[in-house]
Amino acid sequence: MITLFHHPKTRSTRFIFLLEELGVDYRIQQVNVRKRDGTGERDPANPHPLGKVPAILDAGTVVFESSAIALYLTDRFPQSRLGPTVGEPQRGAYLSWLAYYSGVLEPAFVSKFLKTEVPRGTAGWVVVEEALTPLVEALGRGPYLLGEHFSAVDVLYGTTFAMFRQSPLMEKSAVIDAYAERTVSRPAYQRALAREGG
Ligand SMILES: N[C@@H](CCC(=O)N[C@@H](CS)C(=O)NCC(=O)O)C(=O)O
Repeated sequence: MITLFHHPKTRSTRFIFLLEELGVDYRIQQVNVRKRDGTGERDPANPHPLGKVPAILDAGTVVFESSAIALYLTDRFPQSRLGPTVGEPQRGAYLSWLAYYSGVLEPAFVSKFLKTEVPRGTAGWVVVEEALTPLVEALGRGPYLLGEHFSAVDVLYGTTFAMFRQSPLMEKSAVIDAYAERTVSRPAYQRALAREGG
């Protein structure tokens, strides 16, 4: 059984969503985390090396970092069809969007939030507006990032857009709005909210 180390209303909530989509047995272990307001602290029960959430434990194997957890879970439960497996045509796109999420999109949002300039050509990521362009293009081709089928990348991107689309971090986009709505209206997302304990 998978154990998810979770704290309500954080990045770990979307892994309850993914586990619900996968339809596998899992348990949630709620842990304490450090908060921006100075409250909270690292929880010794959390195996994440920085004390962050999410992290998972699967029969002695610890996995941390959202993109790695998404890939691990969809490889571990391929019958769910929530992530193309090695040799499938969409595998390359799947890996690319997973890496892009942590390596490009999140840093772009955080840079904008912190009002930090993104140095042209050297940062490894770009400003939010540029980071969104290929995503909007991909979403213009299909309801989901990989086309017709919902996958674990949509769990990451769809929930992030649902959170930020009303904020000054993002310009309004009808394509992204509709995609965010499609993602969070899934029954598994509603079940996740009911289980997350926030
Ligand atoms: N890059 C990590 C980020 C995880 C992260 O920063 N989680 C926040 C909650 S949303 C956290 O655990 N914060 C507590 C801390 O930084 O100590 C991932 O995507 O999994």
